[in-house]
Amino acid sequence: MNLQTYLSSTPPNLAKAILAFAEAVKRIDGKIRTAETGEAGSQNTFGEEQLKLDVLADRIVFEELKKSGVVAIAASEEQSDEIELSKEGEFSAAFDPLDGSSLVDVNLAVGTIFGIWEGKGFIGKSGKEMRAAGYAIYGPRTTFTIAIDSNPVEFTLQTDGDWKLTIEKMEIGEGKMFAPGNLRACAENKEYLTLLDFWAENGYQLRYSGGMVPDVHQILVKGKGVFSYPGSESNPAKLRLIYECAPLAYVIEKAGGASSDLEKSILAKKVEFLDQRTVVCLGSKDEVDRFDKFLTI
Ligand code: AHM
Ligand code: MG
Repeated sequence: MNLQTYLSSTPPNLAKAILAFAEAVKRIDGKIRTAETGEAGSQNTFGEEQLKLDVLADRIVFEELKKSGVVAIAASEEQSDEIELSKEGEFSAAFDPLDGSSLVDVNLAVGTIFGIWEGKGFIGKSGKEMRAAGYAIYGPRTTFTIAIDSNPVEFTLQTDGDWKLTIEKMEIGEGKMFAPGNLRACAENKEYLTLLDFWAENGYQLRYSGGMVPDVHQILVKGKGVFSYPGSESNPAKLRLIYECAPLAYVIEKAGGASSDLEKSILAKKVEFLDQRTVVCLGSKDEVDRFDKFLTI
């Protein structure tokens, strides 16, 4: 099955918004494969000014969303304000066009993250008002994972440009795998250090790449595990609510997993401002509970 066929039972305008992201991902994929990875703003071998890859990716997503005609407002991690794209659009889209862009030069996997929200704007809403969310991974294969109102599914980009369904149903159970972000926080956050000890002493498998998208994707593919990114005074939690955490929490929860900011589900958090950061833990229910128990003083 391909993506178009999969979306045939989705409300047409929502399907259009999702297809706009899928189209943008194809274009970003082409840019990543051939990009020179020199310093941002440097010149390429032809003496032309290079555009930073994340700026290029940002531009591509805005173009595709505008073309779709169904997105009223879009907000990107790369921009300080939301942008109106259409008067008639019924959705708002928030996205991180290239998450983990500092991993491009070392050739580790990077991703695009997005959430499609009901209505115009984000402030005052919570992630429960998303209608769909997903992400792409640019790795050895380019994949597109989407959750609408049931378990997430994965598509893989084919050489002819088609998206082929490669995982029909992603489901999270329990299992010992951990992806611990922001270990710098352990110097002050002793509770996090204690949790790290727990994982190390209890035979957990360490799987951490430093890219949030593949680090969370593995939980969905292996069906188990935990990703965490808490903070401390000197090393605060830096991941963003609407661009990174809420969309990935939506996908994880649709797969039967859980999310937490140490008080509640990430999806229950009200958006106060666009650049809002949050503590985040995503994964198997028991693992997210354990994170809450260890880190709540
Ligand atoms: P970015 O949006 O600037 O790329 O930052 C987000 C990334 C995540 O993919 C990853 O989980 C995190 O930064 C890791 O950051 P650090 O290595 O600084 O802890
Ligand atoms: Mg990011």
